[in-house]
Amino acid sequence: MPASSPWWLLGAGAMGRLFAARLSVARPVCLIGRRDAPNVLHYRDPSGVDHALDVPCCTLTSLAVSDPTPPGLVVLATKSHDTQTALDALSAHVDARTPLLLLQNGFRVQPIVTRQWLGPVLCASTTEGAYVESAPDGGTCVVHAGTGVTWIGDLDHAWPDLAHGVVEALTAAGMRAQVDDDIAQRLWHKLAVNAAINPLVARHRIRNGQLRDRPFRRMVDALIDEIGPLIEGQGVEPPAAGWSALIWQVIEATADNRASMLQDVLAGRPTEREAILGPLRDAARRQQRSTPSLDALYRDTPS
Ligand code: KPL
Repeated sequence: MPASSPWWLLGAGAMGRLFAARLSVARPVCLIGRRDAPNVLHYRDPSGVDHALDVPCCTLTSLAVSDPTPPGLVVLATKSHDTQTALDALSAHVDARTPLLLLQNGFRVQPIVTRQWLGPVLCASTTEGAYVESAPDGGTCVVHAGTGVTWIGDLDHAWPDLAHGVVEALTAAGMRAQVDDDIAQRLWHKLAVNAAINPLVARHRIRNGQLRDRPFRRMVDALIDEIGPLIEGQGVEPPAAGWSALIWQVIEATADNRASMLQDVLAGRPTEREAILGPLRDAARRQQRSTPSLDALYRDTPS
């Protein structure tokens, strides 16, 4: 993958800005949002140092005018529920064979976009942690709260060289990245974690670690008892240590976090309820399983 071709980051939320900030040290990038912004991206690195990075920040329309160079890759960093709209808008501006990298949570848009897009579609699952904070000058800053790993692969196992190229590019930008030959399994495991944590903490407005306390601990365990068999019923291998160990270990490791869905609720934004709980509800219907805890969770989760 030539280092000179620009990558577009479509979606200027925390993940889009984080990837733009990191990648900008190694290659040309453009951060594409809903409105034009000054070409400076404020980034706080994991050691707390602030950087003002020279990154073009524009809209799809203004980019077409200011820089018609076709992108080598488009990273779709929108929330899951905004992805289709973003993709429709993108189609009007790029060749339909342009490679895409999907950063969305859940397992809703990945199979749909893979079927729909003519070019290669890679999926990512990341444990990088970031959030956007207001800056004293009235602007905003993306805070790289915790470094993690980004796994990359495609659902059809059709683009291994491209996946390796993207991993190399992320590594050159100082990010930890690996190719995953079974990205679907990785996404389902992450979905299990998000389904057991995010809706509960969003509804009760608590940090992840508070799930260890009563009465939440029991609720998490009841959800795990339903989620694990449902995902295995989709032909997905369970985690080596089991579902419960995986989920409780993430709760421990992220005890101080305000999960992304809680941040959405607090900011009055739509949540990723459909992306995270939708695939589990579909699986329950297909497998004709009764899932009372998941059903109640879905009803109680803000959309
Ligand atoms: O991925 C997360 C999220 O907030 O969406 C977890 C793992 C729950 C960490 O907060």
